[in-house]
Amino acid sequence: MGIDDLITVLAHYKLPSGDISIKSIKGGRINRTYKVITSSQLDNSESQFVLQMVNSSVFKKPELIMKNLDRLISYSKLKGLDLISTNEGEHWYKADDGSIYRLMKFVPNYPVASNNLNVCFQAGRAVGEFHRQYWKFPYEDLYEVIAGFHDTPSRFKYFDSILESTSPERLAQARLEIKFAIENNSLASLIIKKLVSGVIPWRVTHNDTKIDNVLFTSGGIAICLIDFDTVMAGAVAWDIGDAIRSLANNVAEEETNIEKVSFLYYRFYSYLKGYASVMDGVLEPAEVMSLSDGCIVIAYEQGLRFLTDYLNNDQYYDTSYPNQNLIRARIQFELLRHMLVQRKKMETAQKELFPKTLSG
Ligand code: GN1
Ligand code: MG
Repeated sequence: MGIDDLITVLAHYKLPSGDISIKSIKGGRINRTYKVITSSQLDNSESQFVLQMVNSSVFKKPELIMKNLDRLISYSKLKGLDLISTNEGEHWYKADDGSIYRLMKFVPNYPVASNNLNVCFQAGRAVGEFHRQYWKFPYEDLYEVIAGFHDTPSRFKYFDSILESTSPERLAQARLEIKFAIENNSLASLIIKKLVSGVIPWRVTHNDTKIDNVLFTSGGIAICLIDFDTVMAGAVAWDIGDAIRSLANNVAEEETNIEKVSFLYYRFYSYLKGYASVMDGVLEPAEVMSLSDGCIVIAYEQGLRFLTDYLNNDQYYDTSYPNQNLIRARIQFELLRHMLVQRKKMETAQKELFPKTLSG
């Protein structure tokens, strides 16, 4: 993506006059993101925006994301998203090659330390508020932007099917992780089978709740979630799980030393307490009882996704060194091992933290 292409895209927006600077921002592993700053020397003013090109090999129909966003916004304002309209009055711009772009106001975020238990509580509360905001929104009205996103058994089938075509080198490198994925396959259906059989209800879920997607004030108060690309129908337990696998790991997703991995139960507990501060009495009992399994299934699924991508020659996730996806998978699977050891404790916590739901 050259700078000229970006300028061509920006020409479809009415930006404040002045000089324009464009910088690439690293962050997500999927979309391309740029910070756009316009500055006017006339009145010394500056405006900041974020320009994103939606990855159309991951999101096969990127327009559906934008249609979902429009539906969500017209139901209730999303604090973390201020989309700028094009000159044609749309919230996205489709380039000649079919790529979809969107321009948003830049919202400042402040770094937080995940080892601060109040940060964990705040992040849990933010997810609760998102669920609560769309609790009555008809989830059937949202497009499924990625089919079977958390259908872990289908992801397992896909993983299994590509083993045949994986190069012998990669198969050999990933031998232990493949074995682990196969041995733990029974975990894959923990949540989806409950959804499909009606034990737990479908809800509007965010599906990318990692801590990096929570906006914080400089005082460490969570403002809201951001990154709404994967908002779809799902189980609330998946949202809790996705947050916990990133927040309650002693190390970040990109850690390379497996020995440093551990599951920090107190972060999980504080996160769940924050979530319960909004959702106790709102969730159904079966949903409360599914939350710890959500953590287990998402750690398994994320490991499986990284592993699958490694076996598939790194087509999905951005990588910056050769075995990165394999290492990422190793870290997630190690986290899962640690979670399984503390599974009973996690179940006890969820019983304790939702008294209104569980007694009513
Ligand atoms: C992707 O691009 P990013 O970082 O927001 C992925 C998530 C994964 C995450 C792992 C659409 O999110 O599901 O959990 O990487 N998003 C998609 O870091 O696949
Ligand atoms: Mg994302």
